Amino acid sequence: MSNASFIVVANRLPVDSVVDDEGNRTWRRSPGGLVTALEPVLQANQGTWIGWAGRPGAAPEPFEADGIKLLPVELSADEVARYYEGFSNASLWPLYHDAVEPRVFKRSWWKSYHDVNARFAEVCAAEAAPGAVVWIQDYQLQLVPAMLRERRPDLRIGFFLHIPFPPVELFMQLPHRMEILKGLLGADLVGFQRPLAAQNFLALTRHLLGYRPRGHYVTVDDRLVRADAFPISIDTATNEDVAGTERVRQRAKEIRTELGEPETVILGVDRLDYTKGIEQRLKAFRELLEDGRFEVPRTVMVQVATPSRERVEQYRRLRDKVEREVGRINGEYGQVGLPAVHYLHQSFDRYELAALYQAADVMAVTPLRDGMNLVAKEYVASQVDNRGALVLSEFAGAAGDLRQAFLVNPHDLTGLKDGFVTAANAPLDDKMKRMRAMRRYLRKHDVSRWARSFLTALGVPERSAAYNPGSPPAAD
Ligand code: GDG
Repeated sequence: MSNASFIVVANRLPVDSVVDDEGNRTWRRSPGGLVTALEPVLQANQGTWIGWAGRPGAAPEPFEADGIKLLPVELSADEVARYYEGFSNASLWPLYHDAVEPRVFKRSWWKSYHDVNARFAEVCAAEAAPGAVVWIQDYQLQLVPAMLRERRPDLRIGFFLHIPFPPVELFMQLPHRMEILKGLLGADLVGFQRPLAAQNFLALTRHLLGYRPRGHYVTVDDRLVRADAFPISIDTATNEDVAGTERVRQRAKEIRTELGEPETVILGVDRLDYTKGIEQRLKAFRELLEDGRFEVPRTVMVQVATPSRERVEQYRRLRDKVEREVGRINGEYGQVGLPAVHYLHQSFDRYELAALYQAADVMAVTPLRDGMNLVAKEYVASQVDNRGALVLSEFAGAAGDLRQAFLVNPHDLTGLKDGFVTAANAPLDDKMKRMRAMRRYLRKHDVSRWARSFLTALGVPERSAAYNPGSPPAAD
């Protein structure tokens, strides 16, 4: 048995495999708030991160990166197709996002999901020191809490769901719903992005299992399980620092020049995912051009659509639909050298992303459903001169935190169009007031605070080494 007293279990390790100039395979840390927030806790506790290394086939040997042990779990090509692309991303993902796209169920996918979850639990059980704290992440691993408790009842187990948790009627459609619910109840603490998701979960324990939840707690075999909301956030200080660099400011100016010095730049940045409302946003923009309320080249749109889940059928179809719509808008409203929509199916480094955020007058975050949406928070943190306007869907978890945004219902096209026009035409002092308030909020409620509050609720004592020493708790 190893002596890891703090373990993170996630579908993916926080690294990508890259080939260097000499043809050697090495690891590059993948950026992200989660690893930034958890790194100090992992480092202070001889922590281990367990996850898939991103390539099918035999798992690489465990290795260390920045003082953290990374423990790869093997997935075969077949498991990637069934556990990951199948059950996780074609069954659970659409169902948990209000079935905005039809979900697909296949029995062979479930078996693979079950087997892979058992493997993660097995690897974790062998790695954890007696009484260790284990934090399991997200919808791909919902069976792990119970599987781990069965093997190691001495552990403190937390689970956090990054995506929405559906209402009872929707969850009930899920084959193996009982196993999934019982899987989650293996944790001591089940965390969600929003209070409503925690309520959905507790209501489900009553509906499916006849339990009697009280407040945030439900008793399972003489054990108390707590379900509560822990809205995730970003590394605000780093986002602000990057946005404040001369390099980013310069690049933001260049981008506006390259776009033809428009009066208004509307920006969207999303993984190319049907939950993000990209189609609705494009349609609203097209109609605004049609109505003459927006005009090219005074107003242009930039849409970054990061490639995502390209082997899953629904994602391929979405790409076709989005690209057809972009083509249609540019065909009708573009001019030579001046497209109406600048569409980028690519990923960018954090500096280019920050420059795009800074170059945008209006940020369009219009998901039909989203657990949180970190893009909205990153945009706010990047507005170092407080001048931008955030148009934000009420159906993003972030709407509960960024209350001064221009809130819209993306299912209501008329309302969405009005939201864009209002944000684009808002007086500068109104925009600045809103932006200042949101930036203040994010400085206090950053991702370290999120990790701290979850771990405190899990019973990790605030003054112990297992506590994030990275930044002092913000005063309320
Ligand atoms: C899930 C939940 C929840 C995007 N393009 C580029 C790039 N990104 C980065 C963004 C942001 C992240 O990816 C996307 O995070 P979101 O929160 O917006 O969305 P999901 O990927 O769906 O995440 C979501 C989240 O988990 C955390 O709990 O908020 O609701 O669905 O950080 O910046 N980063 C770079 N280049 C890109 O081109 N560097």
